[in-house]
Order: sequence, then C-alpha cells, then structure tokens
Amino acid sequence: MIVIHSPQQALHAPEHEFFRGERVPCFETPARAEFVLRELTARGHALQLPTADSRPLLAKVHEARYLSFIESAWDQWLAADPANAAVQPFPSVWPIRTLRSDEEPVNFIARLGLYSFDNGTPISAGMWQAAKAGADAAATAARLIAAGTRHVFCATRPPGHHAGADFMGGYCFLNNAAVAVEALRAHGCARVAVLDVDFHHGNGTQAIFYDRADVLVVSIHGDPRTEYPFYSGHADETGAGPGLGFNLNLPLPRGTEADAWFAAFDAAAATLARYGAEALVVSLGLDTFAGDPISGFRLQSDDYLRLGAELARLGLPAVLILEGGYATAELGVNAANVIDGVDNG
Ligand code: SP5
Ligand code: ZN
Repeated sequence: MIVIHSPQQALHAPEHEFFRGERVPCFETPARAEFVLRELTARGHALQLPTADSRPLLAKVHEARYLSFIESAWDQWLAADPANAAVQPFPSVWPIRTLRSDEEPVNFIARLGLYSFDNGTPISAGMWQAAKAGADAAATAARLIAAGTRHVFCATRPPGHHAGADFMGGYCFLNNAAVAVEALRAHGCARVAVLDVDFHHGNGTQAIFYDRADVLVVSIHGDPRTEYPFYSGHADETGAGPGLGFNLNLPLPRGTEADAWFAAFDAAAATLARYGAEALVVSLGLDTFAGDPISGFRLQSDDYLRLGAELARLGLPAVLILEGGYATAELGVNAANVIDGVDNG
C-alpha cells in the first residue's frame, strides 16, 4: 500500500501532559510514527511525501479564527514572555455554558481555553508544521484515490479526530479525516463515509459533519459514560437537520474483546453498505489494543490483520489515517497488520 508520511511530524514533540492530576511524559510522541514507519518499511511498503496543499480544505473544515490561532499559537506564547520558550502552555479556564466565546481574549491562556475542550492537548514549537503536514498527507491520499489508487495510508501524527471546526482536544489540532472527506468531495465523490475505529469517540469528526447528509459518520468506541471524551459518542446521537440518520455511534463497554468488537464492526459495515458510499475515510486508531496504556478494549495484534481484511471486504476505495494508539513499541506491528490485512484481503 502507498504510505504518506512527512518527517515534519517529529517537529511536534511536547514533553508533558496531565494524567490523574500529575504531569507525566506525553503518550502521543514522534516515536509512535517512527515505529509505524520502521515496520511498514521492513514489510516493503513504499513511502511518499505529501504533495498536496491542504490549505483550501482546512478553510472548509475549520473556522478562520481557530486556524489563525493554532497556526501562530507558539509565537503568541513566546510574544507573551520570551521565557515561555522553556515552558508548555496549558489552558486553565474554559468558556462553558453562559460564558462568552464570541470575543477572543487578549490573554494567551484564556485564548487557549477558548479553543480547547481539555487540558490534555499540549502545544509545542512545531505543532503547526507537524499538524499541517498531516493534513497535507490526507489531501494527498485523497488525490491518489481520485486517480484510481484503491487504498492509501497516512502514517501521520498528531492525530485529528477530536479536533472540531473551532476546537482542539485529545492530542488533535487539525481534523485530517475531515480534510480527506472534503478532498474526496472536491475530486468528485458525492457520497463519502467516515469509519472511526479509534478507542475514543471521534467527537470532532462527528461535530463537523453532524448536520450533513452527504457525509455518513460511523464510529465504534468506548462508552462515553465511562470513557474519554465523555460528553460525546452516545448511541442516541444520530445527526441533526438534513444530517439526521447520517451519524451512527456504536459505544462498547470497557474490556470489550475481539468477538464483540467485530460484531459492532459488522453493524457498522451494514450501515455503510446501505448508505452506498463511493469512498471511505478510516480513522485508524490502534488504541483498541489490549496493551494500550490509556484505553480499555482488548484486541490482540493478530486481530488487526482481521480488521484489515474486513476493511478490504467493504469494497470501497479508502484513505486510512492514523489516529490514536499508545502502546508505542507494538504500534508498528499493529498498524502494519491492518495495512497487510487490507492488501491481502
Ligand atoms: C487521538 C486519541 O486517541 N486521543 C486520546 C486522548 C485521550 N486523552 C485523555 C486520556 C484520559 C485517560 N484516562 C485513562 C485512565 C486509564 N486507566
Ligand atoms: Zn484514541
């Protein structure tokens, strides 16, 4: 399979995040992509650099003031105090119910809170370059699909599916899956579907397409009653307005093993088939793995070969995009198993 990757991913390397109130080393690291590339290369897959500029697609997916903020967020942080170069900013205040989000505060941390839904998404000096390279990869992959390639994998980070039109969260800044959808549509695919198999609900992707009938979003994830991102991902979220009926959530309990997980996959596949999609975007999170340090499903490495084969069986041209997966040393094998499963399926 063609694999799109940019070394710019390594420019986003924040040091800390918060975990149970303590500062801990980041789970979402450049090493994740390095393990994936090493394994894919060892198995003979060809790497390509992104060649498309995602800028016009980002303008469709995200709000202008949010893009302006994250593009220069690190420079704004330094402008507040040059000593900030050695310190990671985190939001500490958020405009929830009754507070105003229409006015951008002058204070940087207040602006960061305005555009974040958690304090678990550290920004870094190279965040924009890394995230933009990921969005460019998604646009490049869609162009290859439009030109007749059957499957393309974006081995990119940071991930994207928690990022909404005007917010970051869950390690995500730019919604790469939504960029791929808009790119496929720009290339003439009228009906596109997203299948999100990350352990965490892809709240950003859901929100971006929630009121649209031209993009079906299907997600299999940990039940939000107990799992991050908590405030999104319930089964009764089925779309709004013209999009009613074009969003399917399949929440599963913590501890779910392969058989129950693949039963949910069958339900997702049936909905995808009914919809009659022309192309598919897969948000390929691998934090469903039993060894994942922050997630709660129980898939084993061999199950990812089966996932790949099931994806191939959907019979759709597909852009696959790396999302989560934090068992770093095993991530390469797990990702490559999906890719080989697709190729051999
Ligand atoms: C793309 C993606 O996978 N983002 C996930 C972000 C999750 N961040 C919050 C994690 C909170 C984990 N709580 C874990 C309890 C473990 N026992
Ligand atoms: Zn995840």
